[in-house]
Amino acid sequence: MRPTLLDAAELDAALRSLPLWQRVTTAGGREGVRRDFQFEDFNAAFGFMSRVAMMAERLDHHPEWSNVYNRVAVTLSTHDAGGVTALDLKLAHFCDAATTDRGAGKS
Ligand code: H2B
Repeated sequence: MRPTLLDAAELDAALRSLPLWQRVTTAGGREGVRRDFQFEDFNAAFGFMSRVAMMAERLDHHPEWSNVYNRVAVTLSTHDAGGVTALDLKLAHFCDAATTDRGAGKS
């Protein structure tokens, strides 16, 4: 089932519970939400990415991200819908929770 795009008011309301995420335009020109994470070291960053990757597979919903040593930049956007949907918010909340296991994210 195709997820429904959030309108501007819905996205504003949703981002109140995701204060470290900001609206961005993706490389593909879609609206997305982004958070830059910083960890103690590469091991902590990669552990975070592993946890998020497993959830992304379960949801069949995948991040656009990059990693340099202890930093991970995560952008979430729903390709099929052309912008931000509830699936992106779900994965964003999971990302926030996934920082706390070990080597917690700082930014
Ligand atoms: N991830 C994201 N971020 N957006 C999508 O629209 C998307 C996805 N679609 N992962 C899924 C895979 C789709 O391509 C498959 C066929 O279900």
